[in-house]
Amino acid sequence: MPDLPLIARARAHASSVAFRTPQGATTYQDLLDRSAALATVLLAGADDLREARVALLAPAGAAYVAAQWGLWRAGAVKVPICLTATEPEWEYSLTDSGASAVMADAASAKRIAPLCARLGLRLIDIDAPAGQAGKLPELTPARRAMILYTSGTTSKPKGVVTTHAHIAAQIESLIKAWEWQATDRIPLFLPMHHIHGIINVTSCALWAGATIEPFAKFDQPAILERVKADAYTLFMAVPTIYVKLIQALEAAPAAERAAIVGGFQRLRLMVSGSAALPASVHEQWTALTGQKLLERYGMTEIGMAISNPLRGERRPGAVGQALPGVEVRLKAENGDIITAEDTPGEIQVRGPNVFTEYWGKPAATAESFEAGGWYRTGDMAVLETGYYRIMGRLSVDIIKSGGYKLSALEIEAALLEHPDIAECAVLGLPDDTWGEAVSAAVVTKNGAALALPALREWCKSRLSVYKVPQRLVVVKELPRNAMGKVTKPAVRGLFG
Ligand code: MCA
Ligand code: AMP
Repeated sequence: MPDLPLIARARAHASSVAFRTPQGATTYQDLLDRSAALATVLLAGADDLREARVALLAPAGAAYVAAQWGLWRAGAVKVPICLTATEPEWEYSLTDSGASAVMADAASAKRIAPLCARLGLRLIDIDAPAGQAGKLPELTPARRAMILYTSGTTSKPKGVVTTHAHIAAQIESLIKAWEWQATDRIPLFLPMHHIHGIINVTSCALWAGATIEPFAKFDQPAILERVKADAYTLFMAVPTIYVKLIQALEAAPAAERAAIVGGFQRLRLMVSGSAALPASVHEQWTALTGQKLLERYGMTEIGMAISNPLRGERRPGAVGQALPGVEVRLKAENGDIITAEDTPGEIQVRGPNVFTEYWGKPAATAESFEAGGWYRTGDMAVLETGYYRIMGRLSVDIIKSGGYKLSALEIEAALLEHPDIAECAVLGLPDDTWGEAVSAAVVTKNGAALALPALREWCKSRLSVYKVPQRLVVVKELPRNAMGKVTKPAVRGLFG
């Protein structure tokens, strides 16, 4: 039986450097050895974990990947969880996925230990010595590999299930489109509980035999030092990061700015995605650095689907064309498949990259697919002179802040637990830095006063910080339609 695809690829690059940090280098062979040892620890004498769910809580880096490969090689399903999530959010992912164990770096293990004890979950410190590797199970690519929690049109996140075959298809499409090479070097500063960090940066790099420099977070000064030193060939980020980089470049003294710009100019490719890149930011970046950002479109359920070309026109404000192996169509509200240009419709996607199911939610899974296996993204687009342009989302309850997808309903449910809040409506308002800013209109009980700083503090024990409202308006009543339902477009107007 052959190895899992990523493991087979790693064997082909055994002596190459997979991760480089100021502390030293980790080779692909190191990752193979460490993951086999961790798999053996996880198996604890069993022959195969048979898709048991194992959560992974660790910062980006070699230890994260060794743990990811380790749990895969033991036959488990990876459930990545967010480093900055609150305990109730962790508990939801762990219980919804039915996780039986958590793998965490030493620091995170300390933080999640009380929850693991309460839920009766095994906790494995991925930084601890692991001993000798034993016999590992034989696995096929059709096995489930990952459950990624994504927020959406329901108040609780849904677990997106992908197999090893889906993951391989998502990676291979990008390797081909963006011509990943073993000589590539890329910084990794995105969170490791989402596709952008897991697939587009880490898994593509490791498939290609390239080198990753991991950062625990978006450490702008440290990353810019390395850009100046020509440490990278590739750079992948969300639009908010490009906005922050533009601000940093504009504020830098001339010589410093020239040194950073020189570094960016010499990269072979810079990619933006996870949220709309305003054409103005695209153009500003080109004016500052000479680099034309490549914007692409994707989603947790499908990986990447549409991309501007590596070679050819990279059009500001557009996401390009279907990626290799991915089928894309637009469907009109009346059910027609759109064949003409300039006619908006919902993006629907089909291909070996598309997920299997929402974990434990057959009805939600069935609703999200059309006959023939077309996945309904809920995003609207139009085809203009051969390129797709995203026009927005069908649901007002989905917010994109700094590349994170958030559910207005989840945030509303949390706000309603506040002792002074009687009613609330949450929506995303346009924001130059974050794309959209989480904004809450609330009616307080008995006219109680409520200020944003206090509300943010209160929210932080319940919600990840990026879900916490950035704007607040206290009103006497919320606008409602004849049925009594809050009309979100009218709520927009309350913010002035
Ligand atoms: C941080 N803060 C945020 C966000 N991030 N608030 C709203 N939205 C956010 N996204 C808060 C901080 O907690 C802090 O709050 C304050 O803003 C300032 O933090 P700062 O240090 O400036 O921010 P940062 O730590 O540099 O983070 C910004 C970031 C980060 C690097 C853009 O948000 C990020 O990594 N985003 C990427 C998310 C991502 O990978 N999405 C891909 C999903 P306070 O001052 O109160 O402490 S996958 C996907 O979408 C699909 C598949 C796709 O197409 O890729
Ligand atoms: P997520 O569920 O976090 O994977 O987010 C996927 C969503 O991000 C998509 O459904 C889009 O709404 C949005 N998105 C991703 N890339 C782009 C892009 N280039 N332009 C506009 N929206 C995007």
